[in-house]
Amino acid sequence: MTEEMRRTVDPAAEALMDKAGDSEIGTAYDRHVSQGKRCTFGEKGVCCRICEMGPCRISPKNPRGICGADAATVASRHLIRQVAAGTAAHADHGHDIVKVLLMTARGESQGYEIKSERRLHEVAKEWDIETEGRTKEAIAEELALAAMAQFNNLDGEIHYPAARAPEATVKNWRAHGLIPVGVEHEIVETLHRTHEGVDADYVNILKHGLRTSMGDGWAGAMLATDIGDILFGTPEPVRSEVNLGVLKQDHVNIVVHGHEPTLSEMVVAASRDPELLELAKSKGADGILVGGICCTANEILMRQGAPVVGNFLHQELAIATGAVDVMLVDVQCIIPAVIEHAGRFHTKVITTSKKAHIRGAEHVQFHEDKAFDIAKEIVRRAVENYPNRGPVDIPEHKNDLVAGFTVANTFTHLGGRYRSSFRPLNDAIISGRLRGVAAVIGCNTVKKTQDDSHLRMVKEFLKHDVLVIMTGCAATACAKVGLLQPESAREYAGEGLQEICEAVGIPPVLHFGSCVDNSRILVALCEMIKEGGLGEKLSDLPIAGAAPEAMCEKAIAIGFYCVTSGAFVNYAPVMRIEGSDEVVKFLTEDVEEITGGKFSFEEDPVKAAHLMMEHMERKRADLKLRPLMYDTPFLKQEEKEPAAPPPERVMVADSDDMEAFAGLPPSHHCGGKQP
Ligand code: MSK
Repeated sequence: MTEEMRRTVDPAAEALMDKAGDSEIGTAYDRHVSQGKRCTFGEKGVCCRICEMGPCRISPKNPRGICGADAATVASRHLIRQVAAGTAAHADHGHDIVKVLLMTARGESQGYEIKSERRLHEVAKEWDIETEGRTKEAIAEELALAAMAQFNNLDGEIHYPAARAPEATVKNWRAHGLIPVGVEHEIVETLHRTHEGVDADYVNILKHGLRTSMGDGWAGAMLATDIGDILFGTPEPVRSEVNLGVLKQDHVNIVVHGHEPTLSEMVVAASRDPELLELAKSKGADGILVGGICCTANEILMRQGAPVVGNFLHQELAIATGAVDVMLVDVQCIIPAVIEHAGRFHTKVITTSKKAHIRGAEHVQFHEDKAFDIAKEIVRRAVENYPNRGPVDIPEHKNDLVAGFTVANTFTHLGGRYRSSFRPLNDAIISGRLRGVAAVIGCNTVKKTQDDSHLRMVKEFLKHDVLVIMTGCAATACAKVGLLQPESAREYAGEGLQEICEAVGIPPVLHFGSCVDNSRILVALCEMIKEGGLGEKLSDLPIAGAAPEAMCEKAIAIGFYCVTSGAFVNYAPVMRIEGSDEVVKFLTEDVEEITGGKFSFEEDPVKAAHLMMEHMERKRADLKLRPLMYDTPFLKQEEKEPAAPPPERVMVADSDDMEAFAGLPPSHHCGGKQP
């Protein structure tokens, strides 16, 4: 980021940025500036920190580390360690939800129930679990035990790929050995392979990264979604509100932040407890509001219609309103800086997971067998803290949204009220009314103007008749400007997409949930193939994915499993791989031979959208689909010219090796072709 770069396009964030920045710790954007220019070796993925003889820095002048590892080996090893970390995060999340199902089935949890017996039966059938004449608890126990085994299987393959994906895709995965044995096994093997002196072949290393990531999308995340739906209810389209303006001056405000729905669901229930509402009244509050940040927000939005306070870069800003009585955190995406901001206001930060403590926070350890009692205790602390507020500064900005779309209900809408079928979606694509489908997902990052890339990319898709599916903080970004309302189709969508949206009353941008709910997108793609007319493999579909403001290792893992599943994925900012042309070429070209999918690393969101639409058009041509009903050419001639190179990178140290990098070409964009 340059000093001049705009930090956010969100007026609510803008309103609080200076106030939050006016602290010793500043905001994430301030700290990004004070970090200065990053080490080029680290940025390009060629600083090897794996053994104790190093660190080694690989450059054209010094092309081998002490052990002889070259740039491709170093960059690929570090990259798949990131894939493993991202996969571990989603897998651990999935594991914890499966554990709650098992405890609930055995009557050992508190406050939980099997809310969707229908979904339990559907999933149990897919696992060949007998449902006839059995109690829901017996079915749930058997399902939970089978699901639990996915994590530590040591032979065979994880269940969902063969159970859900098209046969031709499964055949290809098997031919290339890309289906994990078990989730944890592949993560362990990643750490082993990338240990000093083990795997040195970057192709073999990266293929293992593809395999490991499948344990995220097709196991950990997919189980988190399925079991979450069984326990907490399958989402249905729901209206709610989004942005910092949802906080209420006259209410106790509890902000839940992180990822797992297990505690936040209980907190929502506890906030409706008559005794606690009475206590809130006695403290002068009109009620208790539970709103979320990051994916915990998306979990309780999808199933409870709870308001969304913001996305990743809103966490410090929410505290700066002075209106947050408790920020309750579980795991993932919680920046430790929140505690410094909380110290300037009355906000209590409460950590709840043994895996995620923050020094200075209050810790209330979450236990599934006392979940409701713990949730009540946390709500009580928030209520007790309400009278301690100082001046409150809540921006007025908020917007309406519709969320709660799933594989089952979205295309019921497309098919008419009583028809659950992907036929209408496939027909819309086949007839040329829709160009294709884009999944736009992921985070915010201080390396980009908050929300800007999401909005520019999504608007470009809508204009060109591409239906957009979103999850995570990306969905929140678009919700903030009203793109998740059905009415937005009239303003932003091309004629074909508009016709679909108006006919069935859906927004042109469908909110599919949290980051683990990207698995819903995988299942939707399987259903499209099953419905017929769009090819045999997932890679035949005119679809593409993007993470335009990617920030964390989970985003890398998601990108990897989408590419393994046959998708074209634009990932920005570029991963730390540019120190190795071989690794870049593998991910942007060669991998397509293996999976049918590949990455591009275009930074400009509109150009990235064009690359994705070019991909959709290639797939449409391969499928011999009709020309688009409303021709909206998206690539102007001048856009085909190579982009101007970014300014030369500034080195952080006076080193010959680092200077050797200064002459290297800039970021690889546009399908890996070097400028
Ligand atoms: S919360 S992983 S910042 S999307 Fe899922 Fe948002 Fe990215 Fe965290």
